[in-house]
Amino acid sequence: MPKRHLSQQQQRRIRASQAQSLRDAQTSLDGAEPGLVIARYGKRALVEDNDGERWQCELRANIDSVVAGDRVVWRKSDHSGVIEARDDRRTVLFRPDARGKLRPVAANIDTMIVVLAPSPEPHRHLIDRYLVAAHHMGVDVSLILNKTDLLDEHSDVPALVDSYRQLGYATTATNRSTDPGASVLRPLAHNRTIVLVGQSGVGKSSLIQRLIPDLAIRIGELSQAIDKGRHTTTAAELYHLPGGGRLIDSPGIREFHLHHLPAQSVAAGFIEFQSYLGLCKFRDCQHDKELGCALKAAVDAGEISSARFESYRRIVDAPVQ
Ligand SMILES: Nc1nc2c(ncn2[C@@H]2O[C@H](COP(=O)(O)OP(=O)(O)OP(=O)(O)O)[C@@H](O)[C@H]2O)c(=O)[nH]1
Ligand SMILES: [Mg+2]
Ligand SMILES: [Zn+2]
Repeated sequence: MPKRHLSQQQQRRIRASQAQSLRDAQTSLDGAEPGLVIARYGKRALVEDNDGERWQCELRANIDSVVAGDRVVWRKSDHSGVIEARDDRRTVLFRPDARGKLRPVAANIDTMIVVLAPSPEPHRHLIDRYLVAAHHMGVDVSLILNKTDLLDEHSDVPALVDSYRQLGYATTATNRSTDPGASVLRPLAHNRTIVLVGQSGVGKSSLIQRLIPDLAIRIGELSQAIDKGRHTTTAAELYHLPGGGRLIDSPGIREFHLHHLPAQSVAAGFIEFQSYLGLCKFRDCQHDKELGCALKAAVDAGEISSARFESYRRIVDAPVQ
């Protein structure tokens, strides 16, 4: 009989299934059980068990971090619980904290939705950063223009959204008066885990509230004086949709750097750049001052928008904090 060679993939699968059976055995033996992290608050996390019950849990010291969407193994102790281990993440969204240190925000995401609104005024560079991050994470991404009731005929926000539609991103528009149930979001959420991201005050929490009216989610009033929403959502939190699927609400931000990504990865996240990358005269072209840069030629020819190219430059030129 010919000797059977297992492919690397087969070997990996066998190892994974052995690890899983080991985990299952341990779980049934010593009372630890699987759980889903709903939210992380400081040193504690809210964990949902398989029956949908929620438990405040401490973290074992050896666990580096858990965030909304993480799968964990935990154990009950009196009225609370202890998280023993965290499963590997399929995907994870990172972003910098106030000191510029990268922190995970949400895990095991399938789709990122970038929410924007006429007010607070959208910033293209922030949208582009989210799109690059989604590309790098390997998750689907789409844009939702919320609060369309606030649009007037002079607004350039619809054109901004349309420019992303032309690049191939799925875009939709909604507001609470004409679409009170946020039905635009429903098909996107079908049996998937979605994270809502975007500036503070664009209405991420309100969108979730519209989808799940039974919940009481804290919604912030937009401060008229400074035109910047108050940071009402302070920690990412996971919500189950009645028809299946999960939504993770995330706190709004004003800045989002991508210092952890090399310039090539940033360029790859600008989807319309892809057909030009590799065509520059110099193989190590930085797409800056070099002669024969295919990207810059495409900008000059109007094939790539100069706003997007500037956005790219701004990301890769950003000083590291
Ligand atoms: N005019 C109008 N206002 C809306 C709409 N949806 C939400 N808002 C208002 O927008 C403000 C901000 O809403 P939030 O849902 O708290 O915004 P957020 O994106 O969750 O903000 P952070 O949690 O700070 O990131 C609130 O005052 C909402 O009432 C809408 O469709 N139209
Ligand atoms: Mg919020
Ligand atoms: Zn170049």
